[in-house]
Amino acid sequence: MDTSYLNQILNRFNINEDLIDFKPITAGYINDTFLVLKSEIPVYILQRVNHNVFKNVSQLLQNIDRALLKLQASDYRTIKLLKADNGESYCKHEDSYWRLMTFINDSTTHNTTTKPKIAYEAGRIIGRFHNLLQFESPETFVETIPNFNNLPFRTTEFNEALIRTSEDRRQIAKNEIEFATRSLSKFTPFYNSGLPLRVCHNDTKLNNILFNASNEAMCLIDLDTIMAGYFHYDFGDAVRTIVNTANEDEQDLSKITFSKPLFEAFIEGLDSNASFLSNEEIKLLPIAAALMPFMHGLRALTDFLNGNIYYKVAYENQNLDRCISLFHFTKLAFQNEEYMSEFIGSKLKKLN
Ligand code: GN1
Ligand code: MG
Repeated sequence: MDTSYLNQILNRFNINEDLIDFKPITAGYINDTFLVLKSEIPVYILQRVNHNVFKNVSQLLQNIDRALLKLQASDYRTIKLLKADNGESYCKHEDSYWRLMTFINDSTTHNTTTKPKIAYEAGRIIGRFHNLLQFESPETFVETIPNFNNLPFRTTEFNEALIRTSEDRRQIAKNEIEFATRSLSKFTPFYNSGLPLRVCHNDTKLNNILFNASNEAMCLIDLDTIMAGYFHYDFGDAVRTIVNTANEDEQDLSKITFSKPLFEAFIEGLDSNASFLSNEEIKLLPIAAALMPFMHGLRALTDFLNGNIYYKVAYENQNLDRCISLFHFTKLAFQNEEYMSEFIGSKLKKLN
């Protein structure tokens, strides 16, 4: 996409300015994102929403607009979506859907961290997000991707991919297929425990949190998957990307860690805003720290078996590398289950 094409999109949002430059942000696996710069200063974030993944962009933006109305507080920075020439928070241009957000000055994201302060802040802001949305009815939010974080559904997809895939791919991924198959039953009690549905972000990896220059968390970004879910999904996604100091596709498994100082800081931050959680929810947090890396690993494995049709991949085996890495962290989370229970129990348990 060249500059003149991207400028046409900006025109749809009533922005006709000179000296605009675009810088692609390539970290995402789904949407196409560009930083819009004016005289080298970032002013907007322009995104093409992946319409194959998010089938109903209009409803998706309605979810976001709705959540943003509640995500307003002195300690929570609200993202602003600009209106397009159709009066909506997005526009359709040719076959694509686009949206534009204001860039928050001096904001930054972290793919990984070694700083307890960042882990604490991530816990605090995720708690605040839930706290602000706790009285919204989850069923009034549209499911932007049906069964997105639903392990039984992801298992069915995996089993179908296993049947359809080539013998080659099945061989290459032999160990991961075996680990997936034998681990699935460990999550059955979680899905049988009747947890309450909440309005969740559903993709709370660390780099979906905006920080300021003093390492304070400002808000969550990438709101496409705001919809019903269990708090555990947001908890587990944060743990897998904060407590592990390596990237999620790290190939050197010795670099994948379960850092107790980072875990503890994260829980302490969460504790500052966790009064909405019930004791039943608190009890099941440790298993969620294994569930989320496992489910992401399974989704990556499924996509590898399907020939990389869902995630954008930078090289042929990237989905398999992500799966190996995510399953490795899953094992570390299982090993630390008892430790997590004890620490969480000592911090988050309610008196009632
Ligand atoms: C995808 O594109 P990105 O990075 O925002 C995925 C998330 C995963 C993430 C990384 C809609 O998000 O669930 O956490 O990759 N989003 C979707 O594994 O599938
Ligand atoms: Mg996303």
